[in-house]
Amino acid sequence: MKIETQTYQARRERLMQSLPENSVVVLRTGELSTRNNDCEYEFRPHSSFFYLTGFPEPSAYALIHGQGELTLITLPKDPEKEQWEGFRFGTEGAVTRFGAQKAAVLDELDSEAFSALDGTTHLVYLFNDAMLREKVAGWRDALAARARMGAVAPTRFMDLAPIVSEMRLRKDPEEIAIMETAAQISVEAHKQAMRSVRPGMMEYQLEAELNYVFMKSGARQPAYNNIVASGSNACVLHYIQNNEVIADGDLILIDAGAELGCYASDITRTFPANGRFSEPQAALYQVVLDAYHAGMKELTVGTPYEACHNAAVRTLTQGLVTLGLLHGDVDFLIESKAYRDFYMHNTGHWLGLDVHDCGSYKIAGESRLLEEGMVLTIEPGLYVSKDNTKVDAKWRGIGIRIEDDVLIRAEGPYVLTHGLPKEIQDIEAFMLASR
Ligand SMILES: [Mn+2]
Repeated sequence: MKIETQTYQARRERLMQSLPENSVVVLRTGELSTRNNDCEYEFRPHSSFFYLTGFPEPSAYALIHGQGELTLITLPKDPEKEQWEGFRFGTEGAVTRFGAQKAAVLDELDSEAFSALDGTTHLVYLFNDAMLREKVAGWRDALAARARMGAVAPTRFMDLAPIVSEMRLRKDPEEIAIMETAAQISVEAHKQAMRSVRPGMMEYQLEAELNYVFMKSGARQPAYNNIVASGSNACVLHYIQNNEVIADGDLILIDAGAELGCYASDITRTFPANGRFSEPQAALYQVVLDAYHAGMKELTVGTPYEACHNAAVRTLTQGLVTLGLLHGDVDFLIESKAYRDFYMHNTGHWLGLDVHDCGSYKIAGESRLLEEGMVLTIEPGLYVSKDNTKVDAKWRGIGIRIEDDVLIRAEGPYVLTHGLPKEIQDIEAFMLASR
């Protein structure tokens, strides 16, 4: 499953059509980064660079100009380096395999940039990339200094982020197919974790089951650091230490998703270590589940993005009042944000090449309307701090989140992460069957 070269070309053409006349886009993918002496982290391309080129190697630059022509700047072929570090496509591969109209090696970056930018009006790049900002400013200054030799420097800098974000926000069929495969790999990984959990295991031993299924299924790595949080660790929203013993009677919250072809999936499930929810665990879990269903109803074309969150917050707050964790009028508790002691995050985010994918959530101050082809997560939760003495002791230290990945379609929301138990009786039956 692979995105075709023509698709990348079509994206570059669409990008140039949406920019002013006489623009050049400059992108870079980033460098290998050191973990410790002589050891590097595995390279992962920059998402927008990858979206527009499909080129996987580090240290590369892209110049996009004209109607979408690509000049790809790559590391050179180097038999000695490749002996140690592995294959490089080089300039020939950049043209034949990635559809670049032109390719050059990294040493030629400045001269390629000068010739692309000379006479260009708009220089378009990602403003949040400090290194690129320095580079493009240097190129502009160098061109301006050559004015008497006839060079014409760009006069406008333009941020690429909002433009490429809008493109990436609406997924094409090839992207959706990859994302559903990534989602289904993650479903299998979560099922494997539910099957294999036993009290007494270390959290990271359960994490090993996730990574095993990811890799065995063709996803080389997770889309983000796996969260395997037992007991009150689940109340730490981005708990990645995963180094404590799973106790009998704990709930376990796993937030983990495979990355496939650079596309993320993102699933959270919360289940009992011993296979049976306690009464307070089940009561709180049901509130989160009700919030999930209430939010899901709002994931339709033309509905404001924030409607899902608002529906989830209302259901959660109502549930907290019913169970006696909050007291008072539901409207007031929502307005005064009293629910935030138990629910301090949003009910989702865009999903794509980045797990927290790009794309604005508001347009001119108003929550944007959902459109076909958008992919987002829905992830209500409740977290009762173990130190919260304002609630009955039986609730303390319980953390719950339920998260799925959803494609917005005209005929209604489509759950890409379908097939993973989330109703209480379904989880208990699934876990019992594996014991
Ligand atoms: Mn998420």
